[in-house]
Order: sequence, then C-alpha cells, then structure tokens
Amino acid sequence: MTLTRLSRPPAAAPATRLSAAVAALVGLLSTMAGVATGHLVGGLISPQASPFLAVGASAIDLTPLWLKDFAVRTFGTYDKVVLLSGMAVVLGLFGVVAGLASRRSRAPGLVLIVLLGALASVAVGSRPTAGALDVLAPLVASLVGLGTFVVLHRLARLGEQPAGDLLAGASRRALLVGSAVVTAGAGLAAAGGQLLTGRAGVEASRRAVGRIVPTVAAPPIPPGADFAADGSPSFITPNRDFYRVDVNLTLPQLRAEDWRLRVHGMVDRELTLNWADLTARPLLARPVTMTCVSNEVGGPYISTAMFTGVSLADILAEAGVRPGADQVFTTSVDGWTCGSPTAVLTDPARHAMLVIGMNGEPLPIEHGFPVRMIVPGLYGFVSGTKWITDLELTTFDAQRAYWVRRGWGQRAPIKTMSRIDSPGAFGRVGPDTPITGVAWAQTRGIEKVEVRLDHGEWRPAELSTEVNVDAWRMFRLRGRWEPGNHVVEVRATDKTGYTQSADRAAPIPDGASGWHSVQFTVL
Ligand SMILES: Nc1nc2c(c(=O)[nH]1)N[C@H]1C(S)=C(S)[C@@H](COP(=O)(O)O)O[C@H]1N2
Ligand SMILES: [Mo]
Repeated sequence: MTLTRLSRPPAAAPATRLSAAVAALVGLLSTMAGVATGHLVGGLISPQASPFLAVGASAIDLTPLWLKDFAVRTFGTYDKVVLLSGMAVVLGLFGVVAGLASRRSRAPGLVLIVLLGALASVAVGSRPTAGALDVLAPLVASLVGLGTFVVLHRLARLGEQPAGDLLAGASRRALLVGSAVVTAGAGLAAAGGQLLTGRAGVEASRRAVGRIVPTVAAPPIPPGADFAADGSPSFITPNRDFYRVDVNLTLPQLRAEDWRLRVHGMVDRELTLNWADLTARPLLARPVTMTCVSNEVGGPYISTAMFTGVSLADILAEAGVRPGADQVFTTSVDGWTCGSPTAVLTDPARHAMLVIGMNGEPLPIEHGFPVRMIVPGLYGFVSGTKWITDLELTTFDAQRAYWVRRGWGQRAPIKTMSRIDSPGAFGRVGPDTPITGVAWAQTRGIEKVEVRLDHGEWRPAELSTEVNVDAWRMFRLRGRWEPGNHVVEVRATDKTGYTQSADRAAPIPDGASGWHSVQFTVL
C-alpha cells in the first residue's frame, strides 16, 4: 500500500457514470426513506396524512367499478393488502427508474422525487377530512427523499473512482454503511407509522365502555336456530368472523367520549347527541342479519349478530321530520356517505337503530366503534354507516351518496336468497351427509326452502326455528345419495309467496340473484 495515491491531483477525472446497479439502489433507497418518513409523520398527525395511505385511499375512490368488483371478487378481504403491496412495488420501481435516470447527473432523480412528493401532497390534501397540518407529512417525505438521494448519489459517484483509489474505497464503504442505515431507518419509520396509524387511544376508550347490556334483554336464541352441527353457519356469527366491507385502509380513530351525532336538515328541531345522551336512552337488542350488496350468489358477505342500540324512529320523531324529506343522508367521521329512505327509518316496526353493541361487546372498531347505523332489510351500503357522526334529512334528488355516485342503486332492499354451505364446492362426502345452508329474506321472512339434486324434483328442506323475520334461517335436507358426482341447487320462498328465480343478476346495481349450486362427490 502506498500513500502517493492520496495526493492524486484534483484534476483526475470523476467517474462519468454510475453503474446501473448502484444507481438503481440509490433511487430505491431514497424513495423508501421518503415514503417511510412520510408514513411516520402521518402517524404523528393523523392516519390520513400518511402519503402512502392517502394515495391508496385516493386510488380506491378513483378505481373504476369493474376493477373494484374484480378486486373484491378475486382477493376478498385481502383486497387492501393487495392494493398496498401493489403500491409498494410500483413505488420501488419508481425509485429504481429515478436512480437509473440519474447515472450521469442527479438532476433527473431530484425532479422525479419532487413530482412524487407533489402527487402525494395532492392525495393528502384532497382527502375529504384533510386537516391543515396533514400536508406536513408529504412535505417532510419529499425533503427526506431528496436529502437521502443527494447524499447517497454523492457517495456513489465518489465510490466509482478507479479501483485502488483510497477515497473511492472509503466512499464505497460509506455508501454501503449509508445504505444499511437508510434501510434500517426506513424500516423503523414505517413500523412506527404503522403503530401510530393503528388503534391505541380508541382501544382504551372501547375497553372503558365495557359490556353492553340492553334495557330489555332479547329472548334467548333457541337451540334449533341453526344446523351448525351439520354444516350450516351458526345462527350468531362471532364478531371476529363477521364479514367486513368498507372503503377504509385505516380505521377511523373515534373515541366514545369524543363522539357527536348532529341530526339536522329538514327537521323541526336540530339535535346533537353525545355518548352520554345516547346511552341514557332505552337500549334495544335485536338479532339482525346484515348483507352486502356485492355478495355474489353463494358468497360470504352475510353475517348475523345480536345488535344493541337506540331506536332511530324515536330520535327522528324528536327531531320532527319535515314533509318531503325522503332521504336520510348519513356521513361517517371519515367522509363516507350513505342514503336511506326516511319512511323505513321512521317506522318503529322496521327497527332501524343507532347501534353501540354487537354480541354483548362494544362495537369492534372495524364494525363502526363507537356508533353505527343498522337498518334490517337494507343492504349495508344504503343503511349501515359505521363511525356515524352526521345525519341529515334531505331528498334523494338533492344528495347522492358514495356508492350511488359510483353507479350503484339509490334504493336497495335485500333480495330473497339462499346459499348451500355443506357439502362445500367439489367436496367429497359420505352417502348420508345432510345438505345444509342458509336462506334470507329480511323483513319478509323465509317460508320455504327447496333443494334438488342433479336437476331432479325440488324437495322441501327442513327449516331451523325462526328467530325473527330480520334474521337468516337455516335449512337441512337429509337423505342417502348415490356414489358419484352430483350437482345440488337451492331456492327459497319468502312469506310474501315470492320464490327465487333462476335468472342470474350481477351484484351491481342492487344485489345479485339466481340459484346457488354446488358440485360434490359421494364416495
Ligand atoms: N363508514 C363506512 N360505513 C360503511 C361502509 C364504509 O365503507 N364506510 N361500508 C358499508 C357496506 S358496503 C357494508 S356491506 C356494511 C358492512 O358492515 P360490516 O363491515 O360491519 O359488516 O357497512 C357499511 N358501512
Ligand atoms: Mo356492502
């Protein structure tokens, strides 16, 4: 080793180009550092300030309907994980491109990072409930991204001096260490952001609420309410298994003590209710089966819980609904909106509720803690507002809700439907396995369920004990099936005498229809 190299004249030519691999790494790490820091700062301000989540949320709102449909159908409840992973991959590629564009000069990379920061700022600023501070997160993210890029790019350039150059060797080591530090820092920042955008304060509030006890207990669920032992769903769906559908990447963080509901619009008296006002009222309990309009024939988006809450008809009577107000337009704390027919909500016999309890517990956060709306007989998108904070009496002509603006129906009563749960699709079963499943016709009630094998005669199935007309009913057909392949179909008849028709309809605009069928093999 010799020291003469150190006194190499400054005129020595700097490396003209970074190698492609090093350039790509510099771009990738800088983008990661920016995105992760933005997520952390967003976590400190409010979850929706995270540029990563804001871009994702905007993507959800802008996604064309067919793609959203496809995503829900293909990935189910993992659709959001898939979206965020896809975004991470796109961001990574963006970073690689920014790096590769900057092999000779850092200018193209800087411009691309500024553009990305601008896009993130627009996404954050255009969230329906954006606060003034929120834009700090994309701003800090851009600065960190730019700063990291400048430093790593410089180290990389110095590192590309001819082999043996001491300064170059030191720079290469510095680049290596710098890369490791940036990777670790970005990982920590992202994890910190994830914790902060999570659910700390609101979990404590939920625990403090404790068990929810109705003023008058509902009759116990009769033991004959399901055929779970033979493969039907259990009558009550445990909270952790209850289907979940919403447009949220992060859950709203609304503590019970901060909750307010404003009742206004075409009313005689405006009301504002807080948690104490609400829970001082009589608490009703009712088992209700909720269904999502996106549920395909045979799909999983249906569940039943014992809901506890306050009568909406009472609250609306107190406010005094003015004539002509045919729509109750509700908004959740994050800006999602929903329109329901006033006539349904003001009819005490329909049991529309402001719900605070689900199967005895406070509402789980993902199901709307602290307060949501439930209206038996209407699909969730026109009745089930979670994290509800605003209720306005208006008209269907004056206001269009979130999904209505995206092509779904304005009025959407739940259709009479049925689903086979056992045997499962392509199941291999013994010859006397009962055929079981579930039928629903909320508000009308199920009168009859028929099952047929291999397109033969329809046979009436046994029905479970009816709990109420707003909840599902299980069916069971016992028999001895021949060995070999079979197809089984089901159709339900409700108490108005309507029998499900075979005509298939897609979920959009107002719910799927058609018979569910399952192929199975008897061994
Ligand atoms: N705030 C809010 N409420 C919402 C939604 C939403 O996206 N945001 N989705 C609705 C839809 S489409 C359905 S089907 C029900 C589902 O309620 P769950 O997730 O508790 O099953 O919530 C409704 N309430
Ligand atoms: Mo839904």
